[in-house]
Amino acid sequence: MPPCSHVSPDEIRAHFASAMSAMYRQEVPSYGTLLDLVKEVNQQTLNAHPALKARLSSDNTCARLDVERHGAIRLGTPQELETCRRVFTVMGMFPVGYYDLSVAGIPVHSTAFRPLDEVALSRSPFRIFTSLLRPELIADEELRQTALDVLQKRDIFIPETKNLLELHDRNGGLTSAEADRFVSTTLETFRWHREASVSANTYHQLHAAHRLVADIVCFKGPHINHLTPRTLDIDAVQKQMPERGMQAKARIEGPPERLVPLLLRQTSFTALKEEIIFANGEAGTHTARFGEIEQRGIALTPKGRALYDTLLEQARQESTTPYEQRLVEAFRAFPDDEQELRRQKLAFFRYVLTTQTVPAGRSLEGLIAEGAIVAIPITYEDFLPVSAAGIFQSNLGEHKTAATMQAASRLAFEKALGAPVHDEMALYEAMQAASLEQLGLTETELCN
Ligand code: OOG
Ligand code: NI
Repeated sequence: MPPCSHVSPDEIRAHFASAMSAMYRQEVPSYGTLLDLVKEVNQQTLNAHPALKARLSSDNTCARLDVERHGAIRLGTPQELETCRRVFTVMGMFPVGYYDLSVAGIPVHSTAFRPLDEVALSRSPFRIFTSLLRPELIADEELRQTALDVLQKRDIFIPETKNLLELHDRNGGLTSAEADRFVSTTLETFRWHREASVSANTYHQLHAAHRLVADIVCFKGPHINHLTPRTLDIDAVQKQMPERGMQAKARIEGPPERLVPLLLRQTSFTALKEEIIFANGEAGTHTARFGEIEQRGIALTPKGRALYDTLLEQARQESTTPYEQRLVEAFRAFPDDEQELRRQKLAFFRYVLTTQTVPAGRSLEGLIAEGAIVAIPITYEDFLPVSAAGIFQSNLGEHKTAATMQAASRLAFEKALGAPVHDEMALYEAMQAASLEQLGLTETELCN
């Protein structure tokens, strides 16, 4: 079959993301309300800030905002993770980063499947944060075995998805009709099912081990547990949520509000208490699915990330000053000016020529000072789940489990995945370097 009859992975991903969003909107009505609110706030923010609007239009961010989402799923076995990797490959999503959530007392480790390059990200910026259960962190041996037995019996993909996957791998792509079937059959894997696959008794035991263990083990498949739109002003959305009947967490996680937004800020709310039916016929409820919003900022270099981690840790130290204030105070040590972030190599930038040709004989700094080249912040495309979860746990003062859990094994995760995860820092570094290369400049010409 000639490859030209194949649909591009970007197109399949865009189609899947929109189908997923439609499904979640139906399953979780407050998600729809949230989308409407985020859209309004984004529009207001752009109208109020013409310079921001001009910049976001120039790099295609405006166009991608309306459809930009990330979702999250939790898987039970290495086989499920491996098949998910193959499924997401069809959609042009690849594992980026390794996150050890056990340090926050959560018995999983994770990666984020996402498009890798700027072109693909601008076509469809869809990501799925994907976690894998670490059964060895279920302390009770008998319960651990029960969990493994239950998981061993399920198959989260319907046969047609697996057939299409084989076909894809054999032919190197999918035709339009095959891609349509692939999207609709794959969607089934992430649908919510109210029938639990275990008895009420087993559910409660697993829930007592950790509520995420129950969520992962007790159902037919890895239901999508949230789908998050991206806002340009998370403080404004947070403020308006109660008026629309959504009660967000009191605190926005991540860095404080800044002139130059850093990394990622997020806030969430419990969306649903869902009615379920246990395998023994008993009725019950399950709370797993939630609503979340995020605001994305600039990607930090390893040096910038180290400073970020230090300041966040500083802010977390208990004191009589309220947390928000401690956070703002700690982050005074982080430059809040694009030029300064760039000069100190704390963040990544894309270099764009504003003239026809690069004027000869000038340094990069000279060209920037003249306005011949502009440095545009590279957006952080990844996650900060550990710091979010960490704050959550310490707030509640619950679980001393973090210290007792053994360190996660990245190698074991990659073995289960069947591939290494991409290094997110290397991806940002490559984006920055490619933009310089296009101008005939090299990284060494960046200021020191
Ligand atoms: C992990 C969620 C991680 C985020 O935005 O940091 C995530 C989970 O609850 O499954 O989505
Ligand atoms: Ni999330």
